[in-house]
Amino acid sequence: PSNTGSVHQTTTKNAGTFFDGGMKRYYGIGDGGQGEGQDPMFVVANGGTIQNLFIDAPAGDGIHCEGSCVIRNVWWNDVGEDAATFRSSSSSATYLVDGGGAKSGSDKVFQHNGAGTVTIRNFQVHGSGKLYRACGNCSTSYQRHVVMDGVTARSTKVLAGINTNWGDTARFSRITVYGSTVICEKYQGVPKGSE
Ligand code: DGU
Ligand code: CA
Ligand code: CA
Ligand code: CA
Repeated sequence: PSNTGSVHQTTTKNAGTFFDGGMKRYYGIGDGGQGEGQDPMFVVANGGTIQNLFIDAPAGDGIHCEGSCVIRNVWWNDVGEDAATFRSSSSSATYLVDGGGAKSGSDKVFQHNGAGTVTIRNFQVHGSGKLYRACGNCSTSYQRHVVMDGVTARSTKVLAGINTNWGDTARFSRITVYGSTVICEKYQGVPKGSE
């Protein structure tokens, strides 16, 4: 899809519980690199939805979901430090990424630092490192789950990285990969401060 205009956004936008981007292209936070601690482009509240937009470079730390959320029809043209971070402390949190796609995530696309289940459905990823990573060194060693359904990957190294010692799980259906993509990489998580 193509955008309907550009928004140069230099401070984090509070998307609250509903934000529709009108298929505009938003960019302007951070330096486009892999430095940790950049500001997010958007913060979505618990129970919130963000939909219908493009995110372009520099894209900072992408979208933060503070709790359960829906990210629908969002297209990252050039992922920043990562594309979105899922941050709830509730084990019943659900985060849904439905439609859309991500390009050029030199490292990670979706970063799961909180608890709960991330579902990535009907999504495309191109030229990226990992589509999903359950945090391997966050100070709270939550159990994290990911469900991928209807994902197409091109030139992408790994779909999911999970920490089997913390009981993480990953489920896959309707997956198409072009190139040598590893479907699931299993790690041992080590909480920060205990390495
Ligand atoms: O050093 O703790 O990369 O949220 C690594 C960090 C890391 C997180 C993650 C993120 O796991 O900062 O972007
Ligand atoms: Ca990171
Ligand atoms: Ca990040
Ligand atoms: Ca990164």
